[in-house]
Amino acid sequence: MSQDHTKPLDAQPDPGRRKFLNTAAFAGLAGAGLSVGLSACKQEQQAPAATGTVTPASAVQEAGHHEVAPGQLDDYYSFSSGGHSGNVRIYGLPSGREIKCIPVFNTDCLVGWGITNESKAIIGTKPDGSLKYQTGDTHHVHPSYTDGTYDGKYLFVNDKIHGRLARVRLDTMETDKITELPNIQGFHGTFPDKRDPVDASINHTTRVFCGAEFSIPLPNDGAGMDKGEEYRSLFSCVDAESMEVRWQVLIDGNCDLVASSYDGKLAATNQYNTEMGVHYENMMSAEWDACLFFNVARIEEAVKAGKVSYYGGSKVPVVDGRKEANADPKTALTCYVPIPKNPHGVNISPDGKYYACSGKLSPTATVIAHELVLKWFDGEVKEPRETVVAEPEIGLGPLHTGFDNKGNAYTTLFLDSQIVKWNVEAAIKAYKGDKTATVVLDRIDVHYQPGHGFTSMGETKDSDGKYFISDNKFSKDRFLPVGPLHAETAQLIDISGDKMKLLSDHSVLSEPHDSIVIRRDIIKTRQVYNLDEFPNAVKDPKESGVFREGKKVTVKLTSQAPAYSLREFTVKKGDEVTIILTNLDKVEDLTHGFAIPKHDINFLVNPQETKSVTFKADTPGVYWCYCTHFCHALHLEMRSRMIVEA
Ligand code: K7E
Ligand code: CUA
Ligand code: CA
Repeated sequence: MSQDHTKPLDAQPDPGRRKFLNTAAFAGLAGAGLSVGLSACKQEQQAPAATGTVTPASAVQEAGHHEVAPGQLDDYYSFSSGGHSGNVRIYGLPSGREIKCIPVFNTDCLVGWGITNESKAIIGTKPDGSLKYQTGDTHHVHPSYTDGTYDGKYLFVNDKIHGRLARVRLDTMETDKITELPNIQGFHGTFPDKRDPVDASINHTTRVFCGAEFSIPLPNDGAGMDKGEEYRSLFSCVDAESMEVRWQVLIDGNCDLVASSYDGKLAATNQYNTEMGVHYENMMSAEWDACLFFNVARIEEAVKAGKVSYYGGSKVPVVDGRKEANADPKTALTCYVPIPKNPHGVNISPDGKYYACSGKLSPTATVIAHELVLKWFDGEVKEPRETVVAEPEIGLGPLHTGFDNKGNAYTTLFLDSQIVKWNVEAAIKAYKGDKTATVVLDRIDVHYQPGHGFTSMGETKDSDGKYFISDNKFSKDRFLPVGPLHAETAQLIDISGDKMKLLSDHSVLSEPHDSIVIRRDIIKTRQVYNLDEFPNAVKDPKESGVFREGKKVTVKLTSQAPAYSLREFTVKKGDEVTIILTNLDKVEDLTHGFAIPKHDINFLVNPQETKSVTFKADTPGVYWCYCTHFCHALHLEMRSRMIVEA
């Protein structure tokens, strides 16, 4: 089918997007890879941005049915990673209203993240007190579990760039710990465990699994850089409470996404580069890659027994999970299940029975039975590939899979720009040869090129089959044009019926990867802090003042709308000044700010919260410190004068 690319798409008789993309995508796959398919897609979508809009019938059909009226609350929280923004966003669903942005690996002058001493200590500093890193790339957000469902305690999120795992407290929705993983690069997938593998009474998250995508020389100290075939990846386990790294596993190939089983026995990661290529054409050379399973109990026994190595000065014990060292299933720590062609994403079904691993460069999803992997470890299944119970053809560029509560799976098809709904049991029947089994039940176009997709409560045993979100990577023509950098689209799809229905387009800032959708009753937040939580709290305005120790000066003050406890304070040129500010207001939503002109200071104190900042006062003069956060009719008058004497 041909198209006139000089006309807006809605003027075309049939945009035929899917057909075109399929052809282009095949061409791309036959050639160098995804890039050809993608550039073709861009060409095809080149409607003049301001005038041309495509509104497929499916987009308007159900519009309005999901709206949340003024004064009404959403049914779900959606926590979404911010990609290379380094943050985590919170949306209400189904409205798609953005409610909060939680700074994690980024700096944020809205709240003072990366500016206050407390946040700097969490992010990590260099010996001179400046931040060790100012960048981050969050991909995967996963909350802690109790009894197979979310417990509302923590949210874990990765930083792909610098290999860090962060924890967000869900009561205050603020980052409280960050851990850097040793000897890895490209920390991509992460997933908390749901149960202890041995002690069944521990039915909540105590470990967080972390997959490293990029292989590197071990140790990465400048030696062996030309020996790409000897580069290796490590799979890491972090303690959910202490956030210390418990152990790591040396593996062949790479890690990509991560899943954990409901019984706590296995962790899984898909591998797209079993070739261990350092150039991308080599990463696509093999017909088979793998989904790698980790036997958590055996790994921890090996650690206890001291069968470990250490790399590059790290004190974290590393066990050997490479293929050759784990040939005997009865003692193996790892099991490599062959999966076609550069898979992306591994997701476990809410009943705990199956892992779905998407093909990416293969049009298939591979279904692996949890029970059969356990049997392989017991020596009862011969070949790892025998754990595969289905491999349906579902479409082009399958990436991530969400599940409903009726045994159906929903997979994002990046190249087809679709979500495909397929039935897991039917796929298993078809794999056994049943020609009457209907595997693919429905398809819906999304706009455009979905990455992650996920269902409401879909990564818990309480999956409710109500909504699917498609986080799309391209949004051309879906929103008002805003210059070269586009927002992304999160599309809300109703999956409660037989047919999927597109409900709405939500714009999301670049660039969400993964999100999770939590029922609102699970989340219990606090609106006011407790003064005692802060060891440096200024509990009474009478404690305010300027305290000098040589060149180091501490200024203690409090805020109560609309005034700070100090109208002015005096320091001297060359002083290292630490300001400690406690907000004594106890009322919900009564937050104050504190900014100091020319000193690069700006932060917030929430009700009953204490924060501190440290800076050099090196230029004599008067500096009006003022409240940045609208708090009172006299908010503008809420100021204090910093006098720096020569
Ligand atoms: Cu598919 Cu980082 Cu989860 Cu992005 S990854 S889409
Ligand atoms: Cu205090 Cu504005
Ligand atoms: Ca490969």
